Amino acid sequence: MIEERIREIAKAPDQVRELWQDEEKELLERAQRLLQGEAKLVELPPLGKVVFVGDTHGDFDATMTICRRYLLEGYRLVFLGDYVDRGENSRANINYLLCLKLAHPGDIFLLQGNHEGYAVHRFHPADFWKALDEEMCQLYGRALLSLPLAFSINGIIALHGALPDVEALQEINQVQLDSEQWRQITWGDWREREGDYLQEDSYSGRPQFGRWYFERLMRRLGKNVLIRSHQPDIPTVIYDRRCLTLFTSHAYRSTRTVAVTSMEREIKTADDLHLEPV
Ligand SMILES: [Mn+2]
Repeated sequence: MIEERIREIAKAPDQVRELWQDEEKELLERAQRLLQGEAKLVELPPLGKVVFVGDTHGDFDATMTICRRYLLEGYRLVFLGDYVDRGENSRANINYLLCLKLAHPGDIFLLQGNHEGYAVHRFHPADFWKALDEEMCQLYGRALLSLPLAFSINGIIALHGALPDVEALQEINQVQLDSEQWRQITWGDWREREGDYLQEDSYSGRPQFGRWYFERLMRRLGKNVLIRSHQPDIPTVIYDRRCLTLFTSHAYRSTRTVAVTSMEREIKTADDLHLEPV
């Protein structure tokens, strides 16, 4: 029965608000089982059209608009994390995304942001998490910690925050929850200046990195462009147009932006992607 509900919601997203709590629990368990079978580093061959989506943060309307516009047109969708907190419709947003993942597992990829890591690394404010009872908090916590950490295609690596200090791309599959490398991926910020590791931000505690670290890690991983979100206070493109930061939520900005590209071309800089408002 839940399969049918999931298929219905994938087609008519507003129905997600009518899920009973028992159905919601089953949705979370099914999503967790599916996600645990996926690698932490999702690697796809360089084919077809892809859309990258920044933080949606409870902006259910953004998610619906993107799915209507791109999914039916044969694009694969990569969401860069932070689906909950801040915006008003966190629960509808994450439940709809999990239904979509279950209905279209090969076309939708939901990466993990710091807001999905609440169960291992608490933060404030966390309005979505605080509104849940203990049992639902644990169920969402486990399901959302099962999300993959990075996405690799063509010359692109996509993840939520900063690059993890690994020796090779494949090592991302071994990154442990709440480890230093997990914190770099989900919490890391970039600063537009020379330097390697620039210490934690004294206010937010986020690890910060400079251009030398970016160039060293991108060379090591064999990638040209990083697509990420997470950090509202940085220009959209930095580091010779090789680091692109997207935001796709009205919880942050009046303009919601996605990056669109066709994989048949070589991706060398952010100029090889189209930024589109949604
Ligand atoms: Mn974030």
